[in-house]
Amino acid sequence: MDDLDTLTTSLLAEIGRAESAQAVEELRVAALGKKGSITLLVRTLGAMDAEERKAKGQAFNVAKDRISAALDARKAEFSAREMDARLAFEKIDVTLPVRHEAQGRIHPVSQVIEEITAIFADMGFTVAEGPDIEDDWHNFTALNLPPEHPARQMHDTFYLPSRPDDGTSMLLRTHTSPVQIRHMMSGKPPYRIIAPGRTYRSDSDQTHTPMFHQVEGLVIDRDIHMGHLKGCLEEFVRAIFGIPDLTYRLRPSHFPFTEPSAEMDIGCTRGGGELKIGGPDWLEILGCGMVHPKVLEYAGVDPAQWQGFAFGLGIDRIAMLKYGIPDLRAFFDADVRWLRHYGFSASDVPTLAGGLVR
Ligand code: 2U9
Repeated sequence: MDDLDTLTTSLLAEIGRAESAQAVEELRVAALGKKGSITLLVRTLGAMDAEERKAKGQAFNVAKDRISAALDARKAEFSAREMDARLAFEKIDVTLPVRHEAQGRIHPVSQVIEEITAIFADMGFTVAEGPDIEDDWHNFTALNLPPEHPARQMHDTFYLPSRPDDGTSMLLRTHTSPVQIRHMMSGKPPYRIIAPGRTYRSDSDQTHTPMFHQVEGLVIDRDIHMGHLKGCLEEFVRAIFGIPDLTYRLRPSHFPFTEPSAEMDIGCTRGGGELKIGGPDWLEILGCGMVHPKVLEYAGVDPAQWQGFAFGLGIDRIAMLKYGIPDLRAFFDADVRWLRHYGFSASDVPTLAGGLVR
C-alpha cells in the first residue's frame, strides 16, 4: 500500500507540473499504458490470495481513477488554453468595412469539370447526370458484374439500408457508369455523352478519399471502332494538358464492362520528386474500351446494330497533375485559405477558345 500511495502522490505531482497536452499524454502512457507503472502494480494482484486481492484491488482502482481524472483535467486546461489563443489570434472584427475584391473562388475540381466538358462539347458530347444513391442493379449487374463477381469486392462499396418495399440493395455509386445505363434505357441511340460527378468508395489514405470525382464517357453509334476511341482520347489528353504533340500509348487491360479494354498512358518527366506532363516516361491517365455487348443488352441496346466505346478517369487526379496541387485530402477540407491559393476566378470561365492554356 505504501508503494501505491507513494506512486500516486508522485504521479499527481508530475501531472500538475506537466507543461503541455503532449506531456500529459506521455504521463498517461507512463502510468496507465500497457507497461505503465500503475498497470504493472495492478498486475501484482494476480499473485495475491482472494482476501488480499479484494482489499488491494479496491485501493488500486481508486488510485487509477484519481490519476485518470487528474490527467483529463490537466489535458482540458491545455485544450482551453489553446482555444483561447486561437480565438484571440483568429478574431474577426465584423465592424470593418467590406473589402472591394472578388471573394468567391471556383474549386479546382469544378474548374477541371468545366474544362473537360468544354473539350468534349467541342466533339459533340453532352453532359448526363444521375443519382448518387444507386441500386445494386444499375451500379453493378448492368455493368456485367453479376452478384458473385470478384470485382465487386474491389469497389469497397458503401452500402445503405435496403429498400423496405422490395428489398432492393441500395448503395452510394462506386463509379458514374450507372448514369450511362440510365441514359441508354431512357432514350434511343446514337449516344455521345459524358457523365462527370461524385463517386464513393470506402477507401482513405494519401491518394484516396471516400468521396472522389470521376468523368466517364460513352459513344454508341452504328460503326464505332477502336480508331474512334483512340482519336477522341488523343484529342482530349492533348487539349486538357495544353500540349498539342503530347505522346501517349494504349496498353491492353481488363474491365468487366468493356471488351477489349485498354489503359492510356501519357508522356511525362519524373525527377527530384517532381512530375511534369510531357516527356519520355509514362503515366497512367485513364481506362477505356469497347462497351461489352452484355452491357448493351442490359441497357436495352441491340449489340448487333449498335456498338461503341467508353472511358473513365479520376477528375481530382487530373486537377492535381494539371495545377500542381500536392495533397488530395486538402481538396475536401473546405479551408478557404487553400481555396484562395488554388481556386480560380469566377469570371475566368474556361472555354476551348479562351480559358484553356494552349
Ligand atoms: C458503360 C459502359 C462502360 C467506363 C470505363 C474505365 C474503363 C476506367 C477508372 C479510371 C480511373 C475509374 O476513377 S477511376 O479509378 N475507369 O478505367 N471506366 S471503361 O466504362 C463504361 C461505363 C459505362 C455503360
